[in-house]
Amino acid sequence: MNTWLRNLFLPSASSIRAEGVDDLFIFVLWLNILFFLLIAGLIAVFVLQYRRRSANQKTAHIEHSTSLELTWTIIPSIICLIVFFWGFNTYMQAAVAPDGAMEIQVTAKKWIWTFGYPDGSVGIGKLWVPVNKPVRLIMHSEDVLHAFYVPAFRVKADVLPNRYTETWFQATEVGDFVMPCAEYCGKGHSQMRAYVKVVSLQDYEKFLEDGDPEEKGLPPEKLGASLYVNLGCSTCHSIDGNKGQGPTWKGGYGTMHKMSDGKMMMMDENYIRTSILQPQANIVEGFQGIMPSYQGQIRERQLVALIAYIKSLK
Ligand SMILES: [Cu+2]
Repeated sequence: MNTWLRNLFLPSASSIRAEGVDDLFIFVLWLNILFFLLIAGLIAVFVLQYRRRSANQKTAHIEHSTSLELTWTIIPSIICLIVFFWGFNTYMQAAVAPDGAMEIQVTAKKWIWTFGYPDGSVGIGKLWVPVNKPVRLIMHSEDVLHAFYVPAFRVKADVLPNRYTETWFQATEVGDFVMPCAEYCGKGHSQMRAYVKVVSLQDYEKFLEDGDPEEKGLPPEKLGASLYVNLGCSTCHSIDGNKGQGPTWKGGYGTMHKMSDGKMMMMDENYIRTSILQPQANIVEGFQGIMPSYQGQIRERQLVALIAYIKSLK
């Protein structure tokens, strides 16, 4: 029955803690169903049983019933205690990562997720992890409150500025799992999505050595188009000419643009490169300097690909 309920409306349970969380959730759900039926049923019965049968009917005067009051105090208290201790135990398992867990730094900023791996490499938009290994995440935000959330792992934790928070998970299946930001963090919040990419240990080691295999062998323009989404550029820059939080990419290359300090600049390769690595250097008139820097977080090949993609948007 529980498996059936789980499959009906919960996402796949793809981490070792997921089923424990589901069990408690389904227990509480059953409690709600049972008490709903009990209370609604009693209301119906009492309405019929104790309805006013004649105009001057008087009911018996009852002050209280000690046994009834004890019953409806003790039974709910016991149920509350069961749910509390069960939940506390599940929470403690979620709060403390097992010894020897691999550590990954997670940085949130409007509106991208950045991941720092144990070997010092950094990735954006995709969190690569090996399957069946505990992974501890040490997280912080560079601006406002965000929340790390992987529904399939039943993991959710706030990500705060000025302090670290942590959580951990151990994925049990290979695959891509969506990771939306779960804390309203401004205009681009609904697009602040990343993926957890669970792969075999060999594939994970290969990723650390040679980077994302999905980026390999792609012509720069195509790679740029996928980075446009994966690196979070799409949150602020449109490719259809519409004004977003940042200037549109469409038709921008090769034309002159007015900066906020009044000077005119040609949007060429160097202009784009500077804008990605040091976004505050030149702010286009009419926009705010809110773009995060991608310095140290993006490889040369990715930069070249983004430039090629922008050039293709005539
Ligand atoms: Cu967010």
